[in-house]
Amino acid sequence: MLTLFHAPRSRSTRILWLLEELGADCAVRYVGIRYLDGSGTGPDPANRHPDKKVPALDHDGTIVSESTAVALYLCDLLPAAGLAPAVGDPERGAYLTWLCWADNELGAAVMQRMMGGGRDPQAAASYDAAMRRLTEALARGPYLMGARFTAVDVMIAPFLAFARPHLPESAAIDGYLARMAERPAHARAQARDLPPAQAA
Ligand SMILES: N[C@@H](CCC(=O)N[C@@H](CS)C(=O)NCC(=O)O)C(=O)O
Repeated sequence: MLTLFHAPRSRSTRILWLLEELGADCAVRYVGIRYLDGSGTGPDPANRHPDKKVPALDHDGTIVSESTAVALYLCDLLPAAGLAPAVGDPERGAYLTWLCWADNELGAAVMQRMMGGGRDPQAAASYDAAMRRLTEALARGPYLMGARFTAVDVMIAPFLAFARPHLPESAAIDGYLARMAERPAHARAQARDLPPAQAA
């Protein structure tokens, strides 16, 4: 049995979307967390994440935390959905690279800029490098790995949407985000991204 420990409007929202794309049968356990703006309640004793953060996945008692690990785990568990090149597929290396790049490079560089670190030359170089990689990939498109929609899109598009005001003007980024938001699984995940009392 799969259970996702989830809080709305957080890093685990992209895991909700991933579950929908995978067609996974997964219970969602809503837990309280303390948000960066000071709202919310946490730590929640019901949360099985070792640091009481989200996301955390419970698979028959095995706990997986860290968003990238959760995404890898789910895609490998449910390969029929085709969201991940398998081990041995020539695209597997690029897939792993993109997944790790998402938070380690893109997320770090953009968050540093959002927090006002843009004047530091090293931070500016990291931001420029991340934007270059992103725009080159989107110029090939339609997905970050080219013709194939993968978990990479699920992990990166929501961050781009969140950070959009801090990214360059770009019809390619806007078009990409619009295409991602049109996916039926994305809409289903948005509808689930509410505390149960507010869900329809
Ligand atoms: N590196 C972790 C970060 C998880 C994380 O910081 N999640 C936030 C929500 S976006 C959280 O649970 N914050 C609550 C807290 O820090 O107590 C991941 O990517 O899964």
